[in-house]
Amino acid sequence: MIETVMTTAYTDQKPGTSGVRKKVKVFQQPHYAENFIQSVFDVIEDRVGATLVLGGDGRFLNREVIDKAIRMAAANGVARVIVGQGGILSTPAASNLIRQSGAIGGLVLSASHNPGGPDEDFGIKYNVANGGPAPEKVTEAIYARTRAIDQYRVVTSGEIDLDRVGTQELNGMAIEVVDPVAAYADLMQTLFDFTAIRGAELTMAFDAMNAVTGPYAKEILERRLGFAEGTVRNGTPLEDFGGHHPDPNLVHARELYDLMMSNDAPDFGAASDGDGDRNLIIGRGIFITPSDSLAMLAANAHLAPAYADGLKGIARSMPTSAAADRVAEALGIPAFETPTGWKFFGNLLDAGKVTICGEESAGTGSDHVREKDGLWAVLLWLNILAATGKSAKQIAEEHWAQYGRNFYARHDYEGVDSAAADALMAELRGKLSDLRGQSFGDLTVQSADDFAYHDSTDGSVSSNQGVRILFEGGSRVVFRLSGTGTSGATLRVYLERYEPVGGRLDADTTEMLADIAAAADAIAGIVRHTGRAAPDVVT
Ligand code: VG1
Ligand code: CO
Repeated sequence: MIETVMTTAYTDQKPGTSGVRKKVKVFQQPHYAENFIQSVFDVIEDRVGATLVLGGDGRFLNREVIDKAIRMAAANGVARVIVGQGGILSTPAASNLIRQSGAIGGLVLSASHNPGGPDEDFGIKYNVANGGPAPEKVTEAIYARTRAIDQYRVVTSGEIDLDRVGTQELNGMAIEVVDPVAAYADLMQTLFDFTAIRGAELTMAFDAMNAVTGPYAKEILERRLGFAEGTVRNGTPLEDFGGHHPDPNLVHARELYDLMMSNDAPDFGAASDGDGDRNLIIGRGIFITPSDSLAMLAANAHLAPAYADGLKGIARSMPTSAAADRVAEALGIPAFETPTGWKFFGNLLDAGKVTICGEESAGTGSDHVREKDGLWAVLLWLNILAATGKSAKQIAEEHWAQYGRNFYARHDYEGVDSAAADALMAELRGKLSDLRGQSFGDLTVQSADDFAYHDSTDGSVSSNQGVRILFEGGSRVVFRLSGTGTSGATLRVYLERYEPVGGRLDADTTEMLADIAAAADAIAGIVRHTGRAAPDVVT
């Protein structure tokens, strides 16, 4: 039975960098999730008779909202939903299913690397038919709809068994409950040389952080690639991620880092985030920054079967270091610079202009799906290690010797008072035109602007995407506010210094960036505005 439920619009359902993310308590307000989901359906013009993919990272509220979304899909004329068993799908697996099934799109329930549980975070993101996050014009239409919505439709009768693989029916709509892992694992097997990886007999530690990649990593690494049982750590997805932040960085994946720096280190270490789209790469005795990882993967991708014919181009988000640009230049292929967030890569991938994309925030991926893909990056690294017989450390050091090194760090100031953060950014924007030629210590500003992106494929323009200050000699600092947080503001300060071939390539990162960090504070007044003497997280 289809019921029409009257509702009142919420004003705060604006999708951020990656969907709507809020505290669970916010999502538990009456009709909150339903309003957003109906708003999505209202902007999908061809939903009647269409296929929709549904899944999430398994965090608290996942099952409940999946059940609601299925009932609402049935009431809105959708012909078929494909849903991961138990409501589980990693973000890249959802992207893959959307593409393979010819779906009109999908709902991915996740707050990614944010913590989960009754007092933590939840999120909903809409992906379009290419498998990627909805572009800005679609998220703006959804947001406009959320502010006007006054009713939603839902099928209230009938049972849904999310745990039973196979097809069920609800009010005339087919519900296909699928193994969340199989299609994704098969896809990985078509991209990489599993025989070579298996034959290399490498050892590794993979930290799934009690999040969605556990079952994927066990199937792919331990079963299909023959890594020892126990290679996958924290491999059971938990609703609250065991109380941790499923954020694969040096703070939250500290145990893995310590292991990889110890005498007991296996050949290779990696971790993924809550929804499986991020990756952390740590070789024995060496942490590889995500920006460097992107560059090194691009430089060596031809060693994996899927990329044997070379890359069409490389795209990176603006705050990501320019290391990948140097690889593109050497390969004679184009390099693109986009705003933060995977949604900006979709058009370039669809147009066949790029093959590999990456972000400094531990996101790397290729044209095999339209999301960043944590396990994909791990497998490409493994394929490269197997094909070359080199260690990750060797790959990195040889890379720097050939291209020079972009020393890089991101400083996050979390939970800053929103007004103070806005004031900092406004003041900074206000003085951009005066900065050129000014000196801060030994650093002289060459140019300063607020990044605006002109999408060469559809002509759209995205403004105010972050303030970047370039110093003479190629060093840089970027300031922007996070669009994924759920309380207060997070100020991100991205520091980069290029050291050319023959320079101090093995120097300490903190030391190499000290001048730029000092200049960043002098320029933006970080301490003055935020009252913070030091960042909360350095990655
Ligand atoms: C952050 C990262 C960005 C990433 C986004 C979603 O956004 O900086 O690079 O695409 O998270 O990743 P922000 O606006 O907080 O800086 V995920 O793994 O959270 O879906
Ligand atoms: Co994520």
